[in-house]
Amino acid sequence: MGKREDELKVLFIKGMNEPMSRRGFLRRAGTTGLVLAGAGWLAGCGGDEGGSGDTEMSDQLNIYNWSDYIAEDTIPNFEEEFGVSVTYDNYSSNDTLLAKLQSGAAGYDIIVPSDYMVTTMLQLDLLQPINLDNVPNIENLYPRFRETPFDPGNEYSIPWQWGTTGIGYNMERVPDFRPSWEMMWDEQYSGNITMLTEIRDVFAVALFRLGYDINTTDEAQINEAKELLLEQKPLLKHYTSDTYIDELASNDTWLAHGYSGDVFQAVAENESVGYAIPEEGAVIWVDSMCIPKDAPHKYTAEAFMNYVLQPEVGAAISNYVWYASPNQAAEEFIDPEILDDPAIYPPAEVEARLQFIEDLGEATTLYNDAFAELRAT
Ligand code: N2P
Repeated sequence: MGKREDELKVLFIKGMNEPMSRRGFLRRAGTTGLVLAGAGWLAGCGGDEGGSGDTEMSDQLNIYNWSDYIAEDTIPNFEEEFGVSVTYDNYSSNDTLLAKLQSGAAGYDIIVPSDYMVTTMLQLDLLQPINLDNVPNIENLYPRFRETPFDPGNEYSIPWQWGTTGIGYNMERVPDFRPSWEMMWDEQYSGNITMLTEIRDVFAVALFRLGYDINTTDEAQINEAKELLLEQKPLLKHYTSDTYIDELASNDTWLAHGYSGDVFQAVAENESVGYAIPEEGAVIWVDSMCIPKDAPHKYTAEAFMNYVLQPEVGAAISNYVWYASPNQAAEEFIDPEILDDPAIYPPAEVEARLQFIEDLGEATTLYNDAFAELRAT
């Protein structure tokens, strides 16, 4: 979203223009009690200025993450503590991330795909293993995030944040709101409804409504979902994954298909906004830090991962973006308001109706083609 991203950009550009010298890094590392993990860190100390081998700290790190997904001080503090200049770019769907990576030469050191997209990327051989010796804070994760179904043992992925995809709604403008996906087809609210841009997320809404499996590979069911989405299209203000926070906050959008924390960021600005997990079911996801195969600064990427896994750093992110943290050690620093919110940390009875999107291999084409038709119509 506009404002905060601009502010962040200013900070990052500032960071890029004023990279700290390696001596500065060493001095700070000494005074901030940086834990030197493994021989690689020491090798880094003696390394050449700007060295980017995989056992040396580089002076540059390129991160590609979701929009509105980091605390204001996460990057500046890392830059200052480690003497690294960070370029931080944003995307707002896994589809965009994948396309960028497949176009080659993106130059990113860290990307943050969702669960099913980690599987897709592994199948496409786009990721490289993480050296966990350089990430000792991995111990801070809850056990379930050390053993995710898409990457048990965190060989290629380290969870960043997790949440759900539901409905952000305006209680005043939609007085008859019910926690049902049907609301997203309610003609009374035509022109004030938005849907996300991610292909599988959009189809999941229609499939939930139809009572089908959101991971179906049945062409007839996917077609039915497409027809339902075609019916909905004239009611939409637009498809968006990054402007609905502002639009909910300013009463311009009244019903938004959106990610939990994004909606809570709007709630923080406008108390008429609420978030609901529909009764038909909703998507649960976990986004994880990964290192692309061609990353130029792998070792520094691992240093950043270890930094994010520090309890205070992880907690500050959740406290700012209102998403749930995979970091158990961070719990004591997370606002109780967030920890105790059943819409952020869903209790078992809500979790029972949540489903992960799964990688579908070849059948993904069915969704891609149906979506292309939807967007073109
Ligand atoms: C942050 C979006 C969160 C991620 N704006 C959805 N997986």
